[in-house]
Amino acid sequence: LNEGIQLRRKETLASMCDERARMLQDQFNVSMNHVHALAILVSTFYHGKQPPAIDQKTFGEYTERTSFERPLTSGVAYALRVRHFEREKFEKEHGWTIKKMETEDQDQTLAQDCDPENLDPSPVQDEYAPVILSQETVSHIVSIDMMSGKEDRGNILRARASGKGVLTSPFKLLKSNHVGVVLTFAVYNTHLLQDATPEQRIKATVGYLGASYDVPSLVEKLLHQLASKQTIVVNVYDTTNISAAINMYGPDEIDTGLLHINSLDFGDPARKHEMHCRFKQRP
Ligand code: WA2
Repeated sequence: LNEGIQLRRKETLASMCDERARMLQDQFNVSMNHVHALAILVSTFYHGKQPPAIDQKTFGEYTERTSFERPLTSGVAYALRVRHFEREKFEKEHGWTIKKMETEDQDQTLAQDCDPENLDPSPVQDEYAPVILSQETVSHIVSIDMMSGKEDRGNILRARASGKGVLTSPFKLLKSNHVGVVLTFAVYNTHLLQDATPEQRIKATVGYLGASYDVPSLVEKLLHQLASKQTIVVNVYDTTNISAAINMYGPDEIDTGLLHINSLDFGDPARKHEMHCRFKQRP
């Protein structure tokens, strides 16, 4: 192959990949900012008023009507921090018990169907994070203790100690056949200074605002808007553990020669992501 043509091909692949990586990263960043703003909304209207000035009906309507502000997310929800000594009072007030998250390796043939009504009560813990407010699209997580899921728990602990938005590794979301990630912001009961210590932050934590990202279907929707699917193959990886990258989007990679890699910044410095692009066909 002519050297000039080969160079052109390489540049074409690079510019297509750059554009897609930038779009994905920008949309992720936009939705992250809106999830952050929702955490402040809950802080103001749920914790800032006695009694709370926001209930499920209002939260459900507001989050549904503003979902266009959070591209790539499949839903948002708010989990309240409940200590064990408050559990009984909390459950009585809400009229339901705090449920344990059913994990993948549990027997699905029991046909629990993820209906919270059929889930087991959470076993005794120091504290819980039951979901009390949700966008209609994720109403199946209401009453589930988010600290009883490994990935969600990790996010909660990291979010509240840091005051930053944090992301999970990719995992199979509840009631979804796809791998996704969860973004979490802690909600505090006081205005903390920028330089507040992790201990001060943990102490001031009252709840957790989270969003789930159904990566395969939402990235598909995003890339579909660009007419190029015949030309290039796109993969998105979590490369936090470089020796065990996790495929979040796209088919198993086939070596068709040229490969272009863009790093993606999803706003959590503890997680690394990459986009890989290849031409579908060899020249
Ligand atoms: N949201 C939706 N589907 C899920 C999920 C989740 N977490 N975890 C597993 N499947 C309320 O960080 C607090 C949302 C967790 C927030």
